[in-house]
Amino acid sequence: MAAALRASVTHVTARRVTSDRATVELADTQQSVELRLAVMGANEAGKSTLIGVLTQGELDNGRGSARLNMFRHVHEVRSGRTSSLSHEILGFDAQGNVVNYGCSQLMTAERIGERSSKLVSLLDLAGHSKYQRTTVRGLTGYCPHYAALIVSASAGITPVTEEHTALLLALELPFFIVVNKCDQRDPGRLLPALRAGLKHAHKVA
Ligand SMILES: Nc1nc2c(ncn2[C@@H]2O[C@H](COP(=O)(O)OP(=O)(O)OP(=O)(O)O)[C@@H](O)[C@H]2O)c(=O)[nH]1
Ligand SMILES: [Mg+2]
Repeated sequence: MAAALRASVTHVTARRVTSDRATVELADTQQSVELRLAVMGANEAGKSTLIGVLTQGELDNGRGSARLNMFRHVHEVRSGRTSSLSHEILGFDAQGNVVNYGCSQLMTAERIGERSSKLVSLLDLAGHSKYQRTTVRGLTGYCPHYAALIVSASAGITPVTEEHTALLLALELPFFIVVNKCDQRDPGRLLPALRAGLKHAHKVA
């Protein structure tokens, strides 16, 4: 069973009862640690696509194929815009390998949970300002440990990026920035603006 779970077994005590039987006390070192990560940033920055690619292990086709699993409503599929809260899990085994893919079986959330020693739950938030309330509800209700602020290299820092940065600072939620769509534009060009934006936002907050 331990081999199937890629877990290590540690004997705490062992006592032979009869010549062919023994009782063994085992330490449970495989309790999965869950980390909740809110994925934020402007609309079209590629949040849902990034979550889809990370959890399914297949690249996007540039027209939104990877994000389909993230949508819950038909209008989201039609518009390509996230309007509701959804999440996907990314599981890691004890060696740090992703368990979501590379297996012939269909990986349900339950199966990912069973095979993982660490789970990262990725919460897909809405970037469009029309759905800002939903994003705030997700951030406050879901109690994420960290946030990833996605910035598109082609669109750069937008008013929504600034709004989301302000929200993260107000909630004192630790976050990191991911520059996406690097195939469209050199991400290096964004770094001075990001540094300046963060310094300014920090002073205001
Ligand atoms: N070229 C390129 N296109 C990308 C990349 N990531 C995402 N896209 C495309 O960008 C579009 C928008 O991606 P989404 O994942 O829907 O963006 P989002 O941030 O979730 O948008 P909202 O849900 O409206 O907040 C889709 O057509 C994706 O195929 C990337 O790294 N490079
Ligand atoms: Mg989305």
